[in-house]
Amino acid sequence: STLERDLRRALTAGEIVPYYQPLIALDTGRLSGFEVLARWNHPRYGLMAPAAFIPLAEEIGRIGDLFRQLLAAACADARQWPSEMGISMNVSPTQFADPELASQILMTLHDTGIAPKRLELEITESALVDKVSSAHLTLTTLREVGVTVALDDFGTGYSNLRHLSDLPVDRVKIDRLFVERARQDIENWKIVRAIVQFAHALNLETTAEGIEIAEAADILRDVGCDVGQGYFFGRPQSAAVTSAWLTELV
Ligand code: G
Ligand code: G
Ligand code: G
Ligand code: MN
Ligand code: NA
Repeated sequence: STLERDLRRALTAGEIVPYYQPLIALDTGRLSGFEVLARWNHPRYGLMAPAAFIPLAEEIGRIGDLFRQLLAAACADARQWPSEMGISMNVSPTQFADPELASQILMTLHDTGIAPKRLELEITESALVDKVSSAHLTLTTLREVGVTVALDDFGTGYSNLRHLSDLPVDRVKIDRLFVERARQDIENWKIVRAIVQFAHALNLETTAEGIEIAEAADILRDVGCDVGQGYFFGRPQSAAVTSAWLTELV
């Protein structure tokens, strides 16, 4: 297809760029880092969201290239930021088929001078269900040197609570559907609170996504959720906007 041809070209032309959305420590209100979200700066269609090209990149076997480019760009940007700022990268389940994934990530961190503890990988439960052994091996290798792992979209997938303690993860990201739903029905905050308590009982940190209003941020902080993300704190922004914003901060 035309889009497929465009995407192959875009990857060599450097048109896939990282956008950065702030992650906020809810207890202090301080910025702790950014989620890296892919955007395609298409010469004709403008800025494209990942839903339009990530599945295609997976299909044509280029998601690994896309990830490597984004990681290198994000590490280069993070090098200019305060050293406590983390970066959180989305990893597709299909990437775990690549036995070189861990070594490639470590090489990029080394080459760009980014401490492994500044990197978090966001994976979905399906990565651990479908590609059990390779994903476990890759993540275990990375966690041994300080990279952390977050289970993304928590609560929407398999959500096998019994096995959560066996997974190589450090954090759950509570899906934004919970936060949106909770907005409409106060009773639903009890579910979010239960997830936070459950995660903490397993020594996992928690991030809540989709925070759009101050009230949600306040309640999430009160139920003990560690980190918040959402339009209330900031939308995903380009490297230039993010870096300028960080310069103003300090
Ligand atoms: O802004 P938003 O539209 O950015 O992102 C939509 C979805 O695309 C999210 O579920 C996110 O996890 C996914 N996504 C964004 N960037 C990447 C990426 O670099 N790799 C993968 N695999 N998924 C991404
Ligand atoms: O990887 P993941 O599925 O979690 O990607 C986060 C997605 O959620 C991205 O598409 C991002 O743009 C989007 N997003 C981030 N904050 C908000 C928010 O406050 N509200 C809504 N509706 N979407 C958000
Ligand atoms: O300093 P200022 O009033 O512009 O901050 C507004 C809010 O934006 C702050 O509460 C902060 O948490 C949030 N924020 C953090 N990082 C970023 C970022 O990189 N870009 C944007 N737009 N907002 C951010
Ligand atoms: Mn994510
Ligand atoms: Na999510």
